[in-house]
Amino acid sequence: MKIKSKILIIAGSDSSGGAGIQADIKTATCLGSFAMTAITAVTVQNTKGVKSVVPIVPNEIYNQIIYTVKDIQPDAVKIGMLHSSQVINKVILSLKKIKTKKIILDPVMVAKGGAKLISDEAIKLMKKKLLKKVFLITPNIPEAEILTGVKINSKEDMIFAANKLIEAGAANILIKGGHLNSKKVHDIYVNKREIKIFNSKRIKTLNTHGTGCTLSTAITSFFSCGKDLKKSCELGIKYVNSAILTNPKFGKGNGPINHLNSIELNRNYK
Ligand code: PXL
Repeated sequence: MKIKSKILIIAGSDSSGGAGIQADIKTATCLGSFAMTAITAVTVQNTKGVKSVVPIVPNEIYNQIIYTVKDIQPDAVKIGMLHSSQVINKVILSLKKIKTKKIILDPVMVAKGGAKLISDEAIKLMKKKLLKKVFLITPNIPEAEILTGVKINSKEDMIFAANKLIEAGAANILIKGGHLNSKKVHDIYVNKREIKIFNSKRIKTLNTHGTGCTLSTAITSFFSCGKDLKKSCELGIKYVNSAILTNPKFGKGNGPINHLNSIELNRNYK
């Protein structure tokens, strides 16, 4: 396969390889995009939980972005874990040097095991400043609740919360429905003009570590290659569902998903 696009990923490292920047690089690569990175934090974790988080200093995050894009301009940007307001401010500053408006924010807040990955002050700043600067935001239900103050128990609540995010300045929102107590999973795409509900079969498994990171990067990759945003969301959801269905059952806790589900090894390498 030829490389179809270049993307920049601003996110944290997950030593277990299932989430964070490791999931992002695997996803981008398996979907045909060249991945560049700026690492925001280094986490020590396995499928049972997070042991520690070491933040990278904000200026070094800024430098990773600036020095990289000065040489190779990305076609799109995906933003994941941003743990402090200093980091958010530096990322906002660095976005000014990036020519594309295709910026996708996964508002990472807690890891699967419950470890908090962002400060309360940073959440406020994300809502006040960063939300307006990105093209799509992909919160799950707990994240949408924190960002809007809306308690979400239904599809209608999800749409109500999405509209609150539009009022706060967001352009496009994909609220992920995995946390809702429903038979099917409903992911809802909302902007000022339309509402689209993507329905998926709920897959019963504990092995969903990294689904949020993977989805936002899959969307970024499809979008960077020229698909429209709604189609990119549809294809991203499809990729994550296949990755969950074929998960490799690694680890003793919440295991990773199968990023390779889109790949056939060329027969030269068999
Ligand atoms: O899935 C959210 C997430 C994002 N970024 C990093 C993580 C996790 C969850 O574990 O470790 C670095």
